[in-house]
Amino acid sequence: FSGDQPPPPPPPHIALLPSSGMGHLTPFTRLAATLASHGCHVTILVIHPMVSSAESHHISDLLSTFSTIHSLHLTITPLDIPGDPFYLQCEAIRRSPHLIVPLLRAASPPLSGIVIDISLASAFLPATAGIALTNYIFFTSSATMLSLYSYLPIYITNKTTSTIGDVEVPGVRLVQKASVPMALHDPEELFTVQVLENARALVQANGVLVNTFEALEPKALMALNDGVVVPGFPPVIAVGPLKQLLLKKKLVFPWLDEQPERSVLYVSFGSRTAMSVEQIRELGIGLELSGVKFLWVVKTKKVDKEEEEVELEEVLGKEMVERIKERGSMVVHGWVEQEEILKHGAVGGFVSHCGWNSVMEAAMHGVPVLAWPQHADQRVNSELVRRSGLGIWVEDWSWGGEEKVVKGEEIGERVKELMDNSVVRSSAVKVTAEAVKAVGDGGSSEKNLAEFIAKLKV
Ligand code: BUP
Repeated sequence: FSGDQPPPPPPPHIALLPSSGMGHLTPFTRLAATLASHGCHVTILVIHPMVSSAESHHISDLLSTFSTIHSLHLTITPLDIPGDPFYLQCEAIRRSPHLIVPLLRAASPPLSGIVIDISLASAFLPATAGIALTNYIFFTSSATMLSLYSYLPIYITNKTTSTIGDVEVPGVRLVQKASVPMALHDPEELFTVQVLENARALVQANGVLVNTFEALEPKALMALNDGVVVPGFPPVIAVGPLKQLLLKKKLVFPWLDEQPERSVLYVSFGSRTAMSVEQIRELGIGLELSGVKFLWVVKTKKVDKEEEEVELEEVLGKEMVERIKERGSMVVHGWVEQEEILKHGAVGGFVSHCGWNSVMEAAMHGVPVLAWPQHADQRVNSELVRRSGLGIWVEDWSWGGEEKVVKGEEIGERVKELMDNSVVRSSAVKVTAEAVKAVGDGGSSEKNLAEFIAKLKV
């Protein structure tokens, strides 16, 4: 209408730099789609070779579905040393700023902001300063876990003993030693040293994005944002639960369509955990004893590479596999579209390791959780599941000292308790109402995201 009006600012261009593993890639691709849906120009860095087939399929699905999400590809040399393949890949990326930074610098249009995975923070925050207007970190677990993570350097400096004990995170809560990830118990370990470096680097970021929502973790978010946990900490921006990617390819599970409302228990321990064969068998016995119909994702390898398949019968025994089928339940060996399952009306419970993405997905769809953490941040997350009312947690099943095998009888009892528990069901529904509100129009996460994007506009 008027030639006098200044043209609108161009959409911000945001680069996303994820680390390895589906637990990290999933929230990044969801963030990519969310930012693109808000009109941002998004570029995701794709580092080859990827560790698992799930990661490569996920990236292909993302790029073929969202034409507005761009990608920059880079091949790096994997580290030829023994160790967890996901950790080694993360370490190889950490050693590659000299390869990645030139790609970012040459991005067109120029970058307004960069979002970096937490596990890459200390390697990339100094390297990317000056390339874009703003550098953000994406913390891929809970805000409570972020409070523990960021407070750790202060705790270690102040403590008088050489090992880690219970940690009182100022303004948040006491995290018992057993809930501090085992890998962090020894301050001399390379992993711990790296976590401490990342945690110290966080003050260089313009902000920290977290896939959570204010109603779920008000105390941790407030303590972090008020500088109670770490003085001078950057703004912590809760933008979750990040929504599921709605992919072009059809995701169907006809078996679920035939099951009554809320009758099915979904069982999965995440993309990284392979339980002991003995424990997997006891779990199978427990699921059968519960009398509940279930959809069980069994994982027998830490890394899902096609060439490494093991027959399900080898693990569960031929008889158990046949019995499961005869009684109308399902056991799946491999990847399923988890959120598609969790949002299905037939699913009424979730036995979960409580990886943070799984917790957010259960929260989004009102599926009560039986928490069974396996390692890392999962005990802290399980405590949140219990406190929020999203589910129940049998604390002594989890690690915290000696390895133990939980017996089928006990598992069966707890499964029944979860599926018959109207109190947990209604409290989970309340959590979902808050989650949906947070990401809806005018919700806290939606507002936080809009403010984040507004800051990136030049
Ligand atoms: Br297994 C599996 N399908 O078959 P978490 C997982 N997922 O879609 P993790 C599937 O992967 P960390 C499957 O929905 C979630 O979004 C699942 O992330 C999806 O656990 C993601 O729950 C897994 O955070 O990661 O993989 O153990 O160790 O980083 O917590």
